[in-house]
Amino acid sequence: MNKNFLASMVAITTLAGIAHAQFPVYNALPPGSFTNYIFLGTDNTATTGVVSAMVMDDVAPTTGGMDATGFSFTTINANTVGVRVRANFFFWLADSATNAPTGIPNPGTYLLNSTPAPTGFGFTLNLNPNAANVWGTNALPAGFLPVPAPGQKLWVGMFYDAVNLTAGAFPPADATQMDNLATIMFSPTIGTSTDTVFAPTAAADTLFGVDNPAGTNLDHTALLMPAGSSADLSCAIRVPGQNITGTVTLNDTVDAMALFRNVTIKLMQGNTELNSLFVTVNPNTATTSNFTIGAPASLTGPVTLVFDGSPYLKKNVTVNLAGSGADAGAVALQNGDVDNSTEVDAADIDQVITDFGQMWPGGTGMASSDVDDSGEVDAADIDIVIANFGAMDD
Ligand SMILES: [Ca+2]
Ligand SMILES: [Ca+2]
Ligand SMILES: [Ca+2]
Ligand SMILES: [Ca+2]
Repeated sequence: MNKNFLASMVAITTLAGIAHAQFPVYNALPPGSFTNYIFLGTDNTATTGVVSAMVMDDVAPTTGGMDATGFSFTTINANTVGVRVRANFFFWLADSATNAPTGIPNPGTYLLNSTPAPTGFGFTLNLNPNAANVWGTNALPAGFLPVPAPGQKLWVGMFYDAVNLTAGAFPPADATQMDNLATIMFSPTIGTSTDTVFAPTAAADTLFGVDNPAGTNLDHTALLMPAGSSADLSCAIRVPGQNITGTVTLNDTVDAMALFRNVTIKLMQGNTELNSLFVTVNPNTATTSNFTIGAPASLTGPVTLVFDGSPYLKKNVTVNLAGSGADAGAVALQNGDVDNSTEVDAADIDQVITDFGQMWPGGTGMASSDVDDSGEVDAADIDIVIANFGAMDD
């Protein structure tokens, strides 16, 4: 058997080292806390040594067609002692003839199962006792993990092993300790995954380069996860990025704002949301904020930035990307849509009248009735609605 995949191939750093120019096309990492995790369990049918079972998850990145440069994953060592293990990752295209119950094709073609020789990668790690960690690298070699073309899903397979490991900070995990290694389950915030994971029938150390592995789909219930959760392996995939910068200005808004105003910026390629950003414009600063939103460096041509907030109308700005970033310029948001209905109309005037005299912060009714954010709902707010009357969302 070819065991090249067991070599530790990639220098690994913690997440703090992630460079800004990396763009996530999939992110299912917990923001800090998490609830769900699964033990992979020692696979007694493995013949090469101490090897865990493999768990695979369906992963739909937001875009693709380029090599990944970054990958992150999680480990949990529930042992009371530190252990040394490899965390291994194999990848399959979701192109099996059989579908998961959620409709996603099961693991089919082993990714890179052609030329050059099939690959996967392993990270040799020293896991502290009773510790959960997020690990990541932004230095994947070219061709290691080609993200499939946009719309094509893949399956990410993870397992642990301690085959032929020499001791490092900790001794290699034995079979009993391997039973106490887990990984976090967390639903993606970028990209999507359905409520299923795939448990292959064969031992993980036999699946290297194997197409169409047999196995079983498990949903959150089968994994004993609470209602409302989804069976998703916590990991992230990043590609080289570029930045789109600009400024957003809140029209007809006073400089010394009584309340925070929030603007959401979405980066859209056609109907696909590639990234989003939440900009909070602070009171006592100004009505203009700088923004920087990332995009894949491979993305060229027109993309749309969609700005929205309340009581501002939605505005679309088209930016032409050439791979090295772009300046969206100054983006001004039109005021007056108090009820966020997509149009400045009579209902907005009615709302301001209803809330007339309210003082913010601390008022009652709709805070956006204080259209200019002066701290009081007054005649100036009605004037702004009238001045913008008839305007609509882009
Ligand atoms: Ca899933
Ligand atoms: Ca709005
Ligand atoms: Ca309205
Ligand atoms: Ca006002």
